[in-house]
Amino acid sequence: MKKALTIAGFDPSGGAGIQADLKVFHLFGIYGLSVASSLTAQNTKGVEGILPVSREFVKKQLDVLLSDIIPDATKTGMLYSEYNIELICRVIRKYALQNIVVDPVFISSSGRRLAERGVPEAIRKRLLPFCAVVTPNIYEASVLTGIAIETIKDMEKAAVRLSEYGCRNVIVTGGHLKKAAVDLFYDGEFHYLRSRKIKGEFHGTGCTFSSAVTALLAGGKTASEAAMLAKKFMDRSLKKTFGTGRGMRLFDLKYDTP
Ligand code: PXL
Repeated sequence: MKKALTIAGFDPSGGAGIQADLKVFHLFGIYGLSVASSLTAQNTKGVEGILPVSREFVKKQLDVLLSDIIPDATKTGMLYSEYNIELICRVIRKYALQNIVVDPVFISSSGRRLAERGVPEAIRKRLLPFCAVVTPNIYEASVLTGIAIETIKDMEKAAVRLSEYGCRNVIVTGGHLKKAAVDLFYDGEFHYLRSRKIKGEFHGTGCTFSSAVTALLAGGKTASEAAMLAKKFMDRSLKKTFGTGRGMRLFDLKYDTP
């Protein structure tokens, strides 16, 4: 059984964070492991509270888990603090973790801060050199690189900059672009993954996409195969959503996956 670990925030609504990641891992036939960096109080309308897990206890969760089980791939989501980033870098070295996927999380779709101020710089300087794939949306790519992104050319510039920070494979997701929803995969060359833009507000899109990439890497796919298959999975998922709360729509994740 292949295993994937997510280090992320706890989302009671089940659409983002640890909950989303575990569901996607399961769907792809991967055994899910999880370490909580923070708890959130949220629903489909937004995040109303954050309780960071103490640094000692994040460390304890990681050490206890990893001294027993080594995942085939690891995803980071909402890490919240610079301290957690330093800790995770130490842990990656100590346990020789492979297939690190970094989903840089700074704010929620409802606009709430999900990270301390120094987190983007710490991700850029410390974590990206360890990562196999980074999966920012255009806003996150812009925060990490300082490049304003409105067009596909801007995405290309940001992707090159992100790879210069040390991450071998970059996927800038383009769901927030004005026209078509083009994702850009960069591994030294540009690959464009296009689809029709689907209207609406969805909770957990970024988490769902990057956990699919992580599951696919854990299952032995290459980064470029994972990027393509995860994009297909998202296109199907975006056509299968439901509204239940008063806010964003949720994914009805139950298909055959590749
Ligand atoms: O999609 C960003 C995100 C990640 N992780 C957690 C979240 C959110 C957005 O709300 O709550 C825990």
